[in-house]
Amino acid sequence: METETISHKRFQLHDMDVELHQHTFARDVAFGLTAPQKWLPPKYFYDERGSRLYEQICGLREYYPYRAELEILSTYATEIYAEIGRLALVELGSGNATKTRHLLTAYERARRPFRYCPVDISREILLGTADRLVQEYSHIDIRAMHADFAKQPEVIQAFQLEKKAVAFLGSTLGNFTPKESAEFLRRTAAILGPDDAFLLGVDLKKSPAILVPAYDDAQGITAAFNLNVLHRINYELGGRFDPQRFEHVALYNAERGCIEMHLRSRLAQHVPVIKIEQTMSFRKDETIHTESSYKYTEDEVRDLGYRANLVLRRTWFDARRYFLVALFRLR
Ligand code: AVJ
Repeated sequence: METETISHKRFQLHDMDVELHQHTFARDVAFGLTAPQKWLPPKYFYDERGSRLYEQICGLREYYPYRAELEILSTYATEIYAEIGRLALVELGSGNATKTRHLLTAYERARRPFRYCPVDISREILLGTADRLVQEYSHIDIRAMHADFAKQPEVIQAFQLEKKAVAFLGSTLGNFTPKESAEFLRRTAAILGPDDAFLLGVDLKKSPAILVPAYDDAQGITAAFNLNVLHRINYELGGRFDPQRFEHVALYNAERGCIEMHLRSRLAQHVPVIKIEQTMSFRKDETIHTESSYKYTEDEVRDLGYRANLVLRRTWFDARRYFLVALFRLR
């Protein structure tokens, strides 16, 4: 794996396997768009434009998961800090760290130096966030990492932390299939020490009448976010997609317990993607499955952890019980 450590003026950056990105994106597009059910991994939503659109989604009235988790972190920051405050905080998928700020503020109030290690797939967002945090918090020591951690939570071992709390918030786990989630939790547990903690934010099962609008908002921001992956294929891989020829679809798959997002071809069409030397063909109404967002119950979360050698120690909910922040330790 390519590793590069850059000392910025005010924080250290680990740059992991960035060289590989263009190649993996090309391979995933070639593979996914020729499968019987076409699909693309949701991580490709998050280029700079996609990350901004996601931030906009978080401000939408319909998109409750963000606000529910924010409510939990702001209400219970002191309690959560009491559980993990002695540990360096590693955050997988930190994004703009708005929610994490509530925790960081609890660290700051203790007036002791603390280490925050954000890991994110979007380099721009990561650097911007780290820059802002060093200015805002005087006791913070930031080690940032640009990495795709999903298939490899072990990347965080590059931080060489003795004791740590690993936070995986924002229902990012929801993007993994239950099988991938089990694997991810098992591998994360494998790199935890006996005093370490694992903090997990998951969206809970609820009525589709609440779930579906969260992924199909009236303003069409989620539609733009979904369609952004086609723009990205266009400018990174020489695609010739006309995003207007695709329609955003969000549905709740009750059997799998997840929201599914698709892009549905409005007509039969052939779309060349120059850099992979292939033309992708679409039937009218054929879809590209772009995201699954799994929803869990508290019991399912406990079981998922248990099978990964983790024991559920604390749970925090928002007032409506839409979302759960769970604290695990090694079993
Ligand atoms: C980033 C995985 C939390 O599943 O809710 C928001 C992203 N997708 N709207 C989610 C998302 C469409 C999202 N997570």
